[in-house]
Amino acid sequence: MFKRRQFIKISSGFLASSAMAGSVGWPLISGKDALAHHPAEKVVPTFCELCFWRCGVDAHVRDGKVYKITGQENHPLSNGRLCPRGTGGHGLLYDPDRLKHPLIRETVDGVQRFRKASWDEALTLIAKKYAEITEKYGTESSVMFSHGFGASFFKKLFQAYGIHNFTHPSYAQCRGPRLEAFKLTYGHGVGSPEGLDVKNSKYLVLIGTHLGENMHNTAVQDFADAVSAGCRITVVDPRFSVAAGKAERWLPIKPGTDLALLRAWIRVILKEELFDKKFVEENTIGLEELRDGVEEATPERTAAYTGISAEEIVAVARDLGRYKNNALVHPGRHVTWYGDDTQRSRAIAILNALLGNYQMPGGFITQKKYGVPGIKFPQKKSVRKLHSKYPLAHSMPSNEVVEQTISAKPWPIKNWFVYGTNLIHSLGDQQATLKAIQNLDFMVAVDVLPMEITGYADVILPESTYLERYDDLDDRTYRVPYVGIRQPVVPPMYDSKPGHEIAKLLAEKMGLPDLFPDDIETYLDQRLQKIGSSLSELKEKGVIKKPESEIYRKPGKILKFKTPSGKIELASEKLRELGFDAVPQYTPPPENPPGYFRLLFGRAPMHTFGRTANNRFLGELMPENEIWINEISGRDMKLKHGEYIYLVNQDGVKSKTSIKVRLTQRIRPDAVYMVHGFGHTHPWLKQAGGRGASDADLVTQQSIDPIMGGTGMNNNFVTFTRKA
Ligand SMILES: Nc1nc2c(c(=O)[nH]1)N[C@H]1C(S)=C(S)[C@@H](COP(=O)(O)OP(=O)(O)OC[C@H]3O[C@@H](n4cnc5c(=O)[nH]c(N)nc54)[C@H](O)[C@@H]3O)O[C@H]1N2
Ligand SMILES: Nc1nc2c(c(=O)[nH]1)N[C@H]1C(S)=C(S)[C@@H](COP(=O)(O)OP(=O)(O)OC[C@H]3O[C@@H](n4cnc5c(=O)[nH]c(N)nc54)[C@H](O)[C@@H]3O)O[C@H]1N2
Ligand code: SF4
Ligand SMILES: [Mo]
Repeated sequence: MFKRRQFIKISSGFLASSAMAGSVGWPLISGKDALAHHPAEKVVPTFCELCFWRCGVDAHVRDGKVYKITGQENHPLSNGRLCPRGTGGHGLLYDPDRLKHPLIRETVDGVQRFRKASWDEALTLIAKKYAEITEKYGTESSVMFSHGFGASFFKKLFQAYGIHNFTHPSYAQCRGPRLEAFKLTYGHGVGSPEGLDVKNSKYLVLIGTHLGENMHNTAVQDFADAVSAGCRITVVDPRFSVAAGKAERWLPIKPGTDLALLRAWIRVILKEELFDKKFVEENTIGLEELRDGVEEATPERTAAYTGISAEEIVAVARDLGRYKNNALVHPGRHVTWYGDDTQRSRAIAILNALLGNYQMPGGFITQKKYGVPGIKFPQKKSVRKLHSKYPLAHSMPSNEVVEQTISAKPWPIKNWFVYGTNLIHSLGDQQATLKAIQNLDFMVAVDVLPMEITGYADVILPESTYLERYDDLDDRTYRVPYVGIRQPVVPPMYDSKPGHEIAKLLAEKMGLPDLFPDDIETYLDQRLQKIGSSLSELKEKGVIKKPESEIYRKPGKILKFKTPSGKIELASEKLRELGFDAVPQYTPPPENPPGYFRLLFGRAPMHTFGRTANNRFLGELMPENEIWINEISGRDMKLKHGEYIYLVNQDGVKSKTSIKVRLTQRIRPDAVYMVHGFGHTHPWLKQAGGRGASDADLVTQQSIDPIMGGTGMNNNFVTFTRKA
């Protein structure tokens, strides 16, 4: 379509409505005011989209404006409380920089720019392009990238059109290795929300998992309950995290060596016969092979790898053995670190199996869905659909879609539909993503904000925020089966539209006029009638739920696992067949080049990736990220606390923006740490633009997990410069 797709920087005048946003104003109202009686006040229950946990929220509206958001008392994911991000959701609704109308890329006098378009024009163009590209390359050349709850209707649309290529950065850039490792070991994944009984744990080991900074609401509530109930906690993290502050033991591990530590724990537990013998005998296979496979992992050798003393290694293993059935080695969530991630997650799965904590208080639990029957949508077959080259990838890794878009092998990918994911910041190897984008004939971005990815699209569609729209029902597995509803709290602002409406209008343009029911309310009501409820009930209550399901096993219960052997696989036949280690083996990660620090990153309680950086409320709490550098290393490098520097990685790539130095004793001397999600460069983002730096800019090396294609991003190293 365009010879070379330029990232479009556009004058702010184009976003036109800053003045309009001004008139919406900043309803900064204190909680005390909120309690005052007001005639035009209402409370609308819905669920949050500031991250992907889906807490039930009550949106408080006065004079037609949302002024406060609180946690739904009755919602099992909120229990009346929210994380800081959830309470600041109206900062997104009233963000003056929001996308306000559909935009179409055009070239005028050789210069590319976006122009404002009507919905009809934008959707007609998209339908025309889909028809052309399908004609030329088949439906298999189109892909949808998505993250977030609102993508569901687009997925149905594409399946009906014959496009079955879907990819999500929450797989190969996040929890894919955990999923595959637990499937290999137990025959099923860990779930999201995770099926873990953290609140009843007596002994908890966190490997990285930085609960308290990683702010999934109920996960943090459960962790807090465990802390107050006296749970003994060990945190393994090169950085003294918030969770480490609650722990009896902090093990500041050398980054990338966790698999060595896990193997040593397995070895001690086996040698000292600390495992649950009855459980292991009845429910697992491969014990002897496991024993042989970890023989090398002596505490002494492991101490040399990890920097953790042999005594501490043994002490934790003994503690795990003591509390076994009620102890938990947390499987983590974002596990794409070093490329050995499936095997590291396998080691965690195996260790838990030895403890016999399956369906036990404080261990792994079984969760259920409420179970609202779906409504069937027609699907059209496609000739080919994307398949990963990695043998155990059960979802298409986004990085592989990028590769195929560049190589056009085995067939060309020419069309991306990007819903709610900022690929420039979330896939490693930015240069590859940008190169792939140049190979596209067409790209649509559906977003709420002008994030970096939208600057490369041909058409930008402004979705209404979660506070202005319905979505499908939230009915997924949890310990308390529930159904939650998202409903509009206020009407859509500007010329934005809810995803379901965009999908319906686009379906009409794409020759599928009868695909979706006339209106979303009928659809939701039809679904809810099937369980004897109704839309009006859900709209009023926000959530309905069943009593907590049977989460623990009864004594004597015979367990069956969906693995090839029907048992928990301590040694995996499937991995062996595919040429991988049946029992996880350890290979040390690359060492730091001299003068360089390993770059680590994570979360901050008041932000979600890059999606909240422009939120004025949350930006006030944390306007920028900082680079954590060990005090002694920093002094050696003559760095001053509070000064701004640039980061330069091992490939000479420099951060696009500068970052503030935080000298601290809370991190090992060989690593540095930053919160992911800052360093936005899109000029339209007035709050976030230029604040802090982006780790994503510096992830030029990825260690790909050979088992499932996950992108280990923690093998990058940085040094510092003051030069802009
Ligand atoms: N370097 C680096 N890369 C990472 C990570 C990291 O820590 N560092 N973390 C990894 C992890 S764990 C994950 S899960 C992925 C996440 O990666 P992404 O899914 O890309 O995460 P976000 O940055 O939240 O991007 C979300 C996009 O959705 C938009 N959005 C927000 N709300 C809505 C909405 O209601 N509708 C629509 N249509 N759009 C919306 C936002 O404006 C933003 O552009 O990234 C992974 N990649
Ligand atoms: N506030 C907030 N909460 C979030 C999110 C958010 O954006 N904001 N995102 C959510 C999502 S999608 C996900 S996937 C989770 C991610 O959260 P987690 O599953 O907790 O995963 P990470 O972000 O990788 O964990 C980062 C921690 O791991 C440590 N670490 C780094 N390298 C190593 C290592 O080699 N060994 C060990 N033992 N530790 C290491 C870092 O120092 C840091 O403390 O958070 C979720 N919760
Ligand atoms: S954890 Fe926080 S941001 Fe995520 S859904 Fe819940 S309240 Fe919203
Ligand atoms: Mo994630």
